[in-house]
Amino acid sequence: MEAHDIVTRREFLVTGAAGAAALATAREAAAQAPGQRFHVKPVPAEIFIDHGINQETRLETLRGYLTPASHFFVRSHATTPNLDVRTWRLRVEGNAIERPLDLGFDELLRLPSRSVISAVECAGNGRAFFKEVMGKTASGTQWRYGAIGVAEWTGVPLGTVLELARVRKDTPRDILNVLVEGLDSVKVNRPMSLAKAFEEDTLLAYAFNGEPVPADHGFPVRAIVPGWVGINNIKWVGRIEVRDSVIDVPTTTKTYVLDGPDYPRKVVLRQQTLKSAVALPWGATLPAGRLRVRGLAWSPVGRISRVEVSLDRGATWQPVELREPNIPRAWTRWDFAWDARPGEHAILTRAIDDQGKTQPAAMPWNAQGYGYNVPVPHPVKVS
Ligand SMILES: Nc1nc2c(c(=O)[nH]1)N[C@H]1C(S)=C(S)[C@@H](COP(=O)(O)O)O[C@H]1N2
Ligand SMILES: [Mo]
Repeated sequence: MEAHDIVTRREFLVTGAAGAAALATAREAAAQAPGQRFHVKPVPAEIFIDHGINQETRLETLRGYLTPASHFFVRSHATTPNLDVRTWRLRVEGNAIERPLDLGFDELLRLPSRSVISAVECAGNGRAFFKEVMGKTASGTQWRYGAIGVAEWTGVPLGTVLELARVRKDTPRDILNVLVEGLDSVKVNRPMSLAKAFEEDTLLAYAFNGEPVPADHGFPVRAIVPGWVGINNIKWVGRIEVRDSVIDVPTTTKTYVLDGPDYPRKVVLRQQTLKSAVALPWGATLPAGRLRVRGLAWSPVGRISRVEVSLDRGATWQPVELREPNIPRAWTRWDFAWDARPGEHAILTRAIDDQGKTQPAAMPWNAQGYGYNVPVPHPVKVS
């Protein structure tokens, strides 16, 4: 698809008179349905577990490798804003910038583009297991493992925009000094390092699976920061600030930090953790007999090299079959044959990535429930 088509199609859908009327109608309909008042897209209960403004994907409803917009989890701090590509601007500024920029959408589209298949995953994905498995509740949305989606993102590498804006040569590369800010009412923002900003797969994305980025997922432009916590993937981007020093904001000083009795000092989150999940409802009921159990595994750094399953609460582990594609920092589908006997079962899985990392047997609790990745006993009833 040509970038030009994206703009015209989106203008027709969102900013054309007919489109605006249709959207208003959709918003009214959504306002009447409980749990849907924050979003533009429908969030039906067959596809999403309702956490109000946050919507968790039922992983068992996914079919292909990429997550379609209709199934992509939503994590928003405020209602989806109604933005228009004709008035959208991107400012790039800060004391480490030699040439501040103020770009329009067309100017962004004219820059060289790149497509990346990557997961976006909430830092709190798996938070419910602190309570359900570890027995210690952590605060925040009680996701199991459905706060993740994988899409093909197309856009301009963030580094290309920063080169245009000329980042001063002596700017530190490993501190959190590149702030990306959203145009939602609460202006959600979070910094990354200059090194991460200049990675070739770090994007300012204007397309999602070959279509304009859906309104709820950051239209017209969102950041894609593969491997880092979901919060760095800022939606509805409007401003970027680069400084010669750390940029402290609430999303690095208060939230998105590991804290609690096991953390004498707060640890500011950057990278996600390695995980695997069974693509069945939590507490699924299945018929006895030979079944194929499907699931997913994902790593923030590489490909998945192995996934193992245990049906005896972790005493023994067997490898499962991995399916292509197996893309680094996206995910891998896996499955195994199971001769299911009547009774209550627990399916545990653990992933190993190409860096040799594996899911830990235990981990410390943190108050805000980030990064849970100890193998969970997925309950299944066979009758
Ligand atoms: N502007 C803005 N960007 C944001 C957020 C937000 O609330 N506002 N939420 C963040 C969080 S916490 C996550 S996990 C991801 C969720 O992206 P999604 O809703 O497209 O799945 O977006 C991130 N980017
Ligand atoms: Mo998140």
